[in-house]
Amino acid sequence: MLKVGGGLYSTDSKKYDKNLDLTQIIPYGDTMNDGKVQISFTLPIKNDAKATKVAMLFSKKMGLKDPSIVHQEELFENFTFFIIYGSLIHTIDYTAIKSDQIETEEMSMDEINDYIKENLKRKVIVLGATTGTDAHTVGIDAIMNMKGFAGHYGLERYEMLEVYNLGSQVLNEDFVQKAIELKADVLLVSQTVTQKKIHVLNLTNLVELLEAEGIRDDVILICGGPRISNELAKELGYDAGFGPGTFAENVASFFIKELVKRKKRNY
Ligand code: B12
Repeated sequence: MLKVGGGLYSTDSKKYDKNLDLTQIIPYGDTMNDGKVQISFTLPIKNDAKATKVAMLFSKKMGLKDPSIVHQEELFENFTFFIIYGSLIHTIDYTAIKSDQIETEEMSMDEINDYIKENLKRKVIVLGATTGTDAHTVGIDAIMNMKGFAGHYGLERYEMLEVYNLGSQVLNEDFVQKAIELKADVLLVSQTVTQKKIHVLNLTNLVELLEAEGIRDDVILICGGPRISNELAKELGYDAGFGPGTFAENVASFFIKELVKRKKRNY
């Protein structure tokens, strides 16, 4: 019997490791606990035997046991691309992990409208945009546009929401002024480009501007995008963050409950 990755290997298929230990989970390739992963990266060096050695060393440093280069190619002069298979040596205790996802009981569009009528008795004003230099509009449109996304209507369709979508490349300063002008209850910010942490800088700048105008606590501030997590959003001073696969009702369920909670606190 051989020990490969975190698991046991045998030529007799009945003897493959089938034990799942949630306190020590490890990636799955062909059999339980084999730890198999595929990684890819580019090195800014010439494509030769020395590059192969450097890639192998990096793989081992990253925690890959028995790395194997399955693809090595020159991308451009002095740039070499690698695809590597190997068995990860690290495990994670799944039972100790707490999800940072927003825990809100999800409601449908009709339930959200009824909840607002009953608890707030007025329309909720929602302002959204893709801010900074970011030109990606598909994400924010998926949440806000009337027709929505993948069969889920967007916020513009909700009877009890008054929705303003400013589009993309909106300066934080303009966004804040519009929020003041409209007396917005909820601000929705979309960020897609994350190169050089531009999203972190831009999202942080928005919080600073809201604080400088003295309206940070008057709004529910939410950001979203393919690489946004609730954890990151909270770290940056937002009330919540939503990632891939979000629908309008996920966001609306969160912000209406939060609005009602805050209204109660003010009495
Ligand atoms: C379409 C597209 C473009 C189009 C955008 C057109 C438009 N009107 O939006 C154009 C061609 C303009 C473009 C330009 C660029 N792009 Co582009 N683009 C894409 C592409 C192919 C799809 C993005 C998309 O529409 N996704 C679909 C939507 C529905 O998904 P989503 O955004 O994740 O949204 C969901 C959630 O994240 C969430 N959500 C999103 N926003 C919000 C907001 C809130 C408040 C909430 C609650 C939820 C939420 O809900 C949505 C629905 O579930 C991706 C690659 C890919 N396949 O993902 C690259 C990609 C995003 N682009 C990329 C890049 C680098 C660029 C450019 C910089 C390229 C260049 N060098 O010029 C420029 C940027 C220009 C700029 N100033 O921003 C990179 C980003 C890398 C990074 N991490 O920074 C990607 C990942 C491509 C890649 N693999 O390199 N791009």
